[in-house]
Amino acid sequence: MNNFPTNEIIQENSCFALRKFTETNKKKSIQFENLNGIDLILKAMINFPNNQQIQFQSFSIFINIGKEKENQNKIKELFGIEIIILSIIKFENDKNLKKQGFKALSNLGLKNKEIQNQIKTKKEYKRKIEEQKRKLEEENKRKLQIQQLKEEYSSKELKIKDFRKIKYGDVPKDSYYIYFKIILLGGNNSGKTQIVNRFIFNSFRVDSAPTIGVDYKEIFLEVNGKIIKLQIWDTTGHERSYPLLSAYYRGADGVMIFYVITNKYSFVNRVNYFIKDLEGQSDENIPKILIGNKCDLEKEREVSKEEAQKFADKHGIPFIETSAKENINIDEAFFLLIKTILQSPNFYEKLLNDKLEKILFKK
Ligand SMILES: Nc1nc2c(ncn2[C@@H]2O[C@H](COP(=O)(O)OP(=O)(O)O)[C@@H](O)[C@H]2O)c(=O)[nH]1
Ligand SMILES: [Mg+2]
Repeated sequence: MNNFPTNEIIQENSCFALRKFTETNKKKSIQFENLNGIDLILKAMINFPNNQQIQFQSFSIFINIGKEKENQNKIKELFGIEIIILSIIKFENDKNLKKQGFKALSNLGLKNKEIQNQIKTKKEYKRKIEEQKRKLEEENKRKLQIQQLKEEYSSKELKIKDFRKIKYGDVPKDSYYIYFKIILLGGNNSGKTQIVNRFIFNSFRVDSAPTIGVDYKEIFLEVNGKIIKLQIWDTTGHERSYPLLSAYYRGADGVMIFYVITNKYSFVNRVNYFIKDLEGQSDENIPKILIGNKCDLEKEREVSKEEAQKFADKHGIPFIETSAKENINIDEAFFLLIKTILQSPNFYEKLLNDKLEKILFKK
């Protein structure tokens, strides 16, 4: 035992033998002390904290040798008290061991109340450590889940040909899908409603009625073999309603900001307003794209492509020109937004955080 063998059985038997040895008489207990026994017992306890037998035998030894003042101090010095307390906590349900432990501690000069207090403090500390460990594990697990979702949804390079519209009835039964809440913002008459019409129904109206409040439409898409549901919130362009729109930003996964290429005001004034409003109203950076609509009206153009591109680059927003009338870049615009959402760092966190149950559901 002097070289401290790492064999558990040997330790167990040695502790048993030492216990018998110290039990027989006081003189032997002093001899034992001369063999540097206290140190070895503590080592055995530390090295085999899960061995109930070793702990038990060691307590008994401490009861026997702890009667000497000198030994008491030595055991205390070598952290014996702490080890005994930890062991009592570990084998809480073993009444006999607990009794032995208390007795050993009382031989070391501790009062019952003191022992109980120490047990309480240690338990609290242990609970806190375990709580921290659990939190860390949970966080790591979540990080891994986010990473997996990210890989699942954005690993493959997205191509427009992998993107198709599907009818509600064609969504396979029992399939899981995620939804994207997207908001269309922009000045009056910028063509938001007609873009949605073109995208979903492939139709276009010259006499489009102004949207009152907010229109809601939804469509299922297949992107990279995965089904997603686009929830499209088409807002009114009336300026006096703008302050109400921010209520729709909450929980939005993506935003399309519109202007008309033939209307400088819609670009300079309206686009800026919405970008600022989005920044001011929501703490997270909602993925957004800039859309210059009515690109069929080239002759009346007031906003050049270069100017808009420069502005978009400055704000780090993807940009595309469209025509709802001539069906130019309509699918591409929605595809661009989806791509932007799938590449945004916060999206996957959001998937897990606040919407997991809402978004991954069975039809
Ligand atoms: N020339 C042209 N007109 C468009 C286009 N998109 C929409 N419009 C017209 O612009 C007007 C306003 O369209 P609407 O979709 O109601 O705009 P909203 O107020 O932004 O929803 C309507 O008369 C549409 O027919 C387009 O791409 N080209
Ligand atoms: Mg409208």
